Amino acid sequence: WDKEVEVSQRKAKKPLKSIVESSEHAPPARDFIGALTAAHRRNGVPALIAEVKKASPSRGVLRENFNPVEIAQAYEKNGAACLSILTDEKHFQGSFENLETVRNSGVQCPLLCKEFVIDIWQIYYARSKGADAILLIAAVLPDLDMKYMLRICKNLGMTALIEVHDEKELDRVLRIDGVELIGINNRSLETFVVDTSNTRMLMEKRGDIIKEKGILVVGESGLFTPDDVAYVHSAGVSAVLVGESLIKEEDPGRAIAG
Ligand code: IGP
Repeated sequence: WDKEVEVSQRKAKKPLKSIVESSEHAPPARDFIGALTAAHRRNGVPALIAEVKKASPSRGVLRENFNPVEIAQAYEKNGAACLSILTDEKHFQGSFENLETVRNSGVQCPLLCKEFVIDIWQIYYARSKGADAILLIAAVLPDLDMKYMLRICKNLGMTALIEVHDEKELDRVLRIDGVELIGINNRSLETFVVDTSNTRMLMEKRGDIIKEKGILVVGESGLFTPDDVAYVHSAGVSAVLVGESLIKEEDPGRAIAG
């Protein structure tokens, strides 16, 4: 418990115990899945998780005048059901500070912490900064870690968005008890190649089990046009995660309407 842990890439050292304690003092987590389900029902189109990200490893800097609070408020005003905030510094120029300032800015949408989680402290830290949900990537985490982290999320009242890219990862995740929300990433984290038919292909193969288990699916990455969204919707997703195509617009909020 008194092990010193590195807080993100910022080299600030804090004992795990104090991170856990601050997570316990955070206001309760908001209902991420509830917000997605309600928006999907209300609008008949996939609920939008709009992503606040400054840069990406495949595209470099996406937005020069990057103000996370302004962007988050514009997304919310224009109908995003939830927001995804990049906290990874190394590849996305994000920060936990961005997560915290958005949470304290009056934005009501549930927030997903977008971080490469490899250690449990990141989950507690995200909660302490106001995250309602966190990304767990199947390609990064062995099953045992995934199960353990899923339990920690539940105990904290948080939602875990479990990300898969291929059939093998999806099958692994479908064997884990308690999974409620799966993201199908259309982008390979290895090659960065994007193929929106990935969502359709995996839904065709495993849609039945997913439905039977009552799991909600998010179509992730490479969605640029209403046709792209309609395409993954017809594959059976209830929500979409969109970053680049919104963040690059001069007015990222109004881009939602288009
Ligand atoms: C958003 P896009 O192509 O709309 O910007 O994609 C989101 O899916 C993408 O940022 C993402 C991601 C991730 C980022 C999906 N999975 C894992 C970092 C880590």
